Amino acid sequence: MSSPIHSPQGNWWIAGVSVLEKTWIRISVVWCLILFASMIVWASYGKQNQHGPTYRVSTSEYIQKVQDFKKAGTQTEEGIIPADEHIYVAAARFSFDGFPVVLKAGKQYQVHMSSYDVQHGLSIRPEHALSKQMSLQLLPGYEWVLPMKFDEPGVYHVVCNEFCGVGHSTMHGSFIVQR
Ligand SMILES: [Cu+2]
Repeated sequence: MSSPIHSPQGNWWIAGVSVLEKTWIRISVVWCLILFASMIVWASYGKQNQHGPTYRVSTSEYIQKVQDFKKAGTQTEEGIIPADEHIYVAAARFSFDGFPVVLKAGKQYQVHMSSYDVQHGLSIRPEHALSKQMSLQLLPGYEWVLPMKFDEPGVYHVVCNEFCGVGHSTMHGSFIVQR
């Protein structure tokens, strides 16, 4: 049986590039440069950048902080009502610690986050629009403090979006935001 693939004729590898192809190459190079420049502009002026301080912390220290947070807060059926504006949560294989947390809509909180073991994700998704998300990365050894304010009351689900092992898909937490 003969092959359906035929060798091209002549010296095709040194044939000139067509004008149309050259034009598209030029357009893509210019577009790449525009996008590259935009990254610098967005990093300096964009409001989407993650912010808030990060501190070095040992796992045992951070476990203690989350335990203290849980003890200081009020335990309700829905979750923990924090004693003050500081919230301590953590990810571990394969669950979140410190959740669910009951918050007041419109109030600013300082959310402390870390991981007890490996790199995890913390993706926050409102229940009425699960495809909308805010994705954060949690690293062991680092305590990241991010100011957060939930304007609308509702349930905000938290899932891990950094594959961390077999139980990854079972990791779940939630922010219960009330009026
Ligand atoms: Cu995970």
